[in-house]
Amino acid sequence: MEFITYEQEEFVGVITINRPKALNALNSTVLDELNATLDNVDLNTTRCLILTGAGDKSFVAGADIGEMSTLTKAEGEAFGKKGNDVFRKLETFPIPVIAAVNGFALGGGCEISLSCDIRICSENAMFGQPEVGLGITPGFGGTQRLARTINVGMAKQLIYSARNIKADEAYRIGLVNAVYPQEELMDQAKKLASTIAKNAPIAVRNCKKAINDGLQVDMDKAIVIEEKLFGDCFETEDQKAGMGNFLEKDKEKKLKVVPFQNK
Ligand code: DAK
Repeated sequence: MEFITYEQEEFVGVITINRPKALNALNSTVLDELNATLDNVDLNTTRCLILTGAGDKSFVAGADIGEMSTLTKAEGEAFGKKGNDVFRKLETFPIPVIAAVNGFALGGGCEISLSCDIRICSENAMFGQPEVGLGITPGFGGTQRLARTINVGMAKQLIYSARNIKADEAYRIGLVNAVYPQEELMDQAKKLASTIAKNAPIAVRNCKKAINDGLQVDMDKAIVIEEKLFGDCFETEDQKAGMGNFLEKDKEKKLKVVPFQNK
């Protein structure tokens, strides 16, 4: 691949968008390669993904403005669909995805981080939706996911004003869960991913699905979604081991690390 690297350490996969000369901007090739990388993740051996950008300056500085500038309406629509499909694939990916935001996360860069389950960032991170200054609306889900992630008034303010915010403000408004010095960011992302990966994989997947699907419907329907995914955990090895450990007063209360059980 030209612009994506993928590395796996134990149960954690690290996807790096590697186009630092253009601050990891998303062109069609990056989007195609990201799509193919996600398709190739081995879900039997991977329990959590980290998405980051190469270099110490930028996570993703948005969609590639050079490539977009010459698009026809039809090509613009096709580019938008390509991005939206990949972002949705990330959002609904069966296992959690952590965005380790190591610098600029502007436009499509902010939006791709919003498609991840959890965002943490470095002290030099900068978030923003500058699209209205370019004469367009956020096109990779920014108007939808930002307003569902932080409070609606603040999402509107950021989008209408095209104002970029630094890491401390992103933390204050709940856009990121934590801010770390740049040199600690990946270690912290891996630590969090490993913590997630130690838990029962079917339960973690079902939590992601329950939260995501439940947020789309009213509470009566959401509770039914939760019931089904709760029930789905029973009779799995991890459910038996997890509850067995408790009943046997196993001080460690650790789950056996079993491969993902396809049912
Ligand atoms: N696209 C292409 N190249 C980019 C880029 C981008 N978004 N951002 C940076 N680069 C390139 C620069 O052109 C430069 O390349 P060279 O000149 O060296 O060849 C190189 O990266 C380094 O950038 P700078 O020299 O500008 O670096 P600075 O430190 O001075 O500034 C910056 C860093 C991030 C503040 C600045 O580069 C900047 O403002 N970049 C643009 C940020 C931005 O506006 N991002 C939002 C893009 S709009 C759609 C769906 C989605 C979208 C659109 C449509 N549809 C549904 C159709 C999404 C839109 C966006 O994301």
